[in-house]
Amino acid sequence: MDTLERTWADIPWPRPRPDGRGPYPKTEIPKPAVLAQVPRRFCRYGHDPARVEAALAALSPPPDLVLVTSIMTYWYPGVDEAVRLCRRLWPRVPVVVGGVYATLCPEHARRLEADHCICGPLETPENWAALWRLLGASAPSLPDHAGLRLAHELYAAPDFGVLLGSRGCPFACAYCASRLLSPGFCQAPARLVLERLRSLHAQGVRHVAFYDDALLVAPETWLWSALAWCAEHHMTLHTPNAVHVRALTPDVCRRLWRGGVRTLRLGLETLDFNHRLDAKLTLEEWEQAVAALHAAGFGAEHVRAYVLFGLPDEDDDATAATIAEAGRLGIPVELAFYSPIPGTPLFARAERVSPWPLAEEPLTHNNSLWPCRPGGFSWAEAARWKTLVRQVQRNPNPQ
Ligand code: B12
Ligand code: SF4
Repeated sequence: MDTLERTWADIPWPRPRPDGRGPYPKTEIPKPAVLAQVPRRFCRYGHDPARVEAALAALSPPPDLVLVTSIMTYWYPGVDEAVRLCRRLWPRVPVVVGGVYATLCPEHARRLEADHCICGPLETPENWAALWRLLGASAPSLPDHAGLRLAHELYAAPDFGVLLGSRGCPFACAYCASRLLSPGFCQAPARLVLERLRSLHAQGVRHVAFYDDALLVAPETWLWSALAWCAEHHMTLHTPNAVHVRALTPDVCRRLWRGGVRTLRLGLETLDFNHRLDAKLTLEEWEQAVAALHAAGFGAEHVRAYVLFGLPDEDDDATAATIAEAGRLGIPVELAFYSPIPGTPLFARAERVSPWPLAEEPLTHNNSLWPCRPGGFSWAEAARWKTLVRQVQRNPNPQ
């Protein structure tokens, strides 16, 4: 998935957008049997496997240990394929699987051909020690704030950067895995974030995305310093992972705007306040936040509110009303299709309403199946909702 032409200079690759985002080349591959009836294509994203194999085979000397990461639970076939590939190339080298999927579906991940599956953050003392035992060595001490140092310097000339100034989230929404992945909320010191920003800037990076789950919680720790630095250095910032709407006071919105935030995603989820599955927003907080955003300079081209779609027991009228009401206030909506996540409070209900074997087969967590919506995904329904959302996007704030 490495987008950098410099690494794979001889391979044609779709041009990224000016802010560094995708697209990725994709190849249609046969659907796994469990998805045979789904009226959608199944694709592999990224390089051709033969090219990846050739690039890995050229590594000299071969690795002492292979660490395979994972992200979405329903992307595990890619992990499986990577593990098999490494096994084939280096039969005597231990292969370890970890990351989001391995942490959320450990029993399933242990059935892959990897030698070991390590759940949770790599930098816990137990995991760190376990990893070094595999090398027959004692673990060196971890650097401070190890889980908050993304090694972007390994890219020679990145088009964009990612920043993580915190792990975890103090909230506990029923549909979210944040607590399972990072129990507790911890933040980096401002010094570390500024160091990251300086080194990204020195690499020529001008677009940075935040991956924090709770970016606006305790912003005085590092975010204010980071935004002030970004304003001085003309950076453009993006929050693809939504921010907490209730934190958007006039002061916060002004700082975000001045700091260069130009893609702002809001965790709205629904405006049906009687049936929320979380306690992170009230109607008053929503209305105040919208006013503060507009006053600071944010327009419909910068802001979108994520609205959850496809939750168990969802009320379509409430979703349509949320889309319309957000539009009335000048905030376009993006539907966030629900992915059921094992271990979250909502998973048991998801299992009850879904026709899919959610507990046994992570492929069925795929949000594009609409696994908990009666009838599941259909192109006609998708078109209907897309039209509704587009109408509001094209014509926000009709009043
Ligand atoms: C960034 C992000 C995205 C980005 C993806 C960008 C990208 N290309 O990677 C965007 C915004 C596009 C995105 C979209 C979605 N996302 Co998302 N996303 C995340 C997020 C916030 C951060 C992931 C990350 O990179 N973290 C930083 C790295 C450093 O952490 P890490 O990978 O966990 O690594 C640590 C450990 O896992 C471990 N580790 C990792 N690898 C390895 C390997 C070994 C060997 C070892 C030992 C340890 C180890 O050590 C690391 C350091 O501590 C997570 C939430 C979270 N807090 O993790 C959700 C998360 C992964 N997303 C989730 C969801 C629900 C979605 C969406 C479905 C949302 C929606 N409804 O639309 C979409 C789906 C997109 C799709 N196409 O299918 C869920 C998972 C769903 C699932 N079934 O798996 C998560 C967990 C959110 C949540 N809190 O519930 N997402
Ligand atoms: S506020 Fe966001 S990150 Fe925190 S628990 Fe809720 S959905 Fe997850």
